[in-house]
Amino acid sequence: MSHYAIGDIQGCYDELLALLDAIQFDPKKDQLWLVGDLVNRGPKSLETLRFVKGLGNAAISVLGNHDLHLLAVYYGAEKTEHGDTLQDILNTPDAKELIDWLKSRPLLHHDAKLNFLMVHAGVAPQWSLEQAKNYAHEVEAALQGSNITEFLKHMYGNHPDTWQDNLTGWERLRAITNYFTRLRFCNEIGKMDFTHKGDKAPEGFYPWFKLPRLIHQRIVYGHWAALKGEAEAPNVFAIDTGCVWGESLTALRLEDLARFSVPSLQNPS
Ligand SMILES: [Mn+2]
Repeated sequence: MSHYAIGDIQGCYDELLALLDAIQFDPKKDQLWLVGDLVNRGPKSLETLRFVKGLGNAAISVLGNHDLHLLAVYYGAEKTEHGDTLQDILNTPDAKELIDWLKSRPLLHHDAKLNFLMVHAGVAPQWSLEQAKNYAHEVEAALQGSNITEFLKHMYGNHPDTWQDNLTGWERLRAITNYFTRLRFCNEIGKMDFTHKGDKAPEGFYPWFKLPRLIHQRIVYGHWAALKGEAEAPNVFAIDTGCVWGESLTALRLEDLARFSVPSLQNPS
C-alpha cells in the first residue's frame, strides 16, 4: 500500500487520470491525499469532483480556497467571478450530492504513523498540531452545520490578519480559514500578507513554512504554484506545480518521498 499526495487539480481531470496511470494507482490498495482546489479555472471541475467523490475512502481531500468558493456560490453567499469554471457543477442534477460531499471535507488531515500533516495553504506559525486540529474542526463544524450560508457570507475578507487565541465569532473563523486555505507569507507574529503571490517575500515577511512551530512535523501542501514544487525547508513539501497554468501535476509518494509528474494539457498562462 502506498500513499500519494497530489497537488492542486483545479479541474484538470485528464491530467489527473494520466498521473494515476503513471503511478499505477490501485484504489483497492493505495490512498490518495489531495491538497484541495479540486475545482475551478480548469476545464473539467465536474468530472474531477465526481471522480474523487467516487473513490470513497481511497481518497482524502482537504478543502482549498476554490472549493470554498464553489460552496459560497452554490449557497448564494457569493457570485461567480471572472474566470470561474463552476457552471457545470452548479447546473448538474446531482449538484446537491456533490456539494454535500464537498462541504464535509476536512481542512486538515494528519497521519501520525506516516508523520504527515496535509493542509491546502499553510498553518499559522505559532500553532501546535493540537491547536491546528482544533481550529480546523471549528470551521468544519460551521460548514457542516445549519448556519453554513451565514458562515460563507462572512468567510471572505483579509481581516483580522493576525491570529490571536481570543478571537471570536466570524472573525475567528475567517482567520482560521485564511491560514489554512490562503496563506503564503506571514511575519514572526503570524500576520498574513495577502498581496504577494510570487516567490519573493515582502519586507519583514517570510514564507509561512520558514517559521513553523511544527518544525518536526512533515507537512504537505499546495496552493502556491509560484514555488514550482520547492519549499526550501526541511519537512515541508510543496506540491502545487501549476497544472491549471500549463505546468504539471505532481504526486508525492509519502512512504519514500518519490515524486511523479505529468505535463499539463492546458495552455500556458
Ligand atoms: Mn488555492
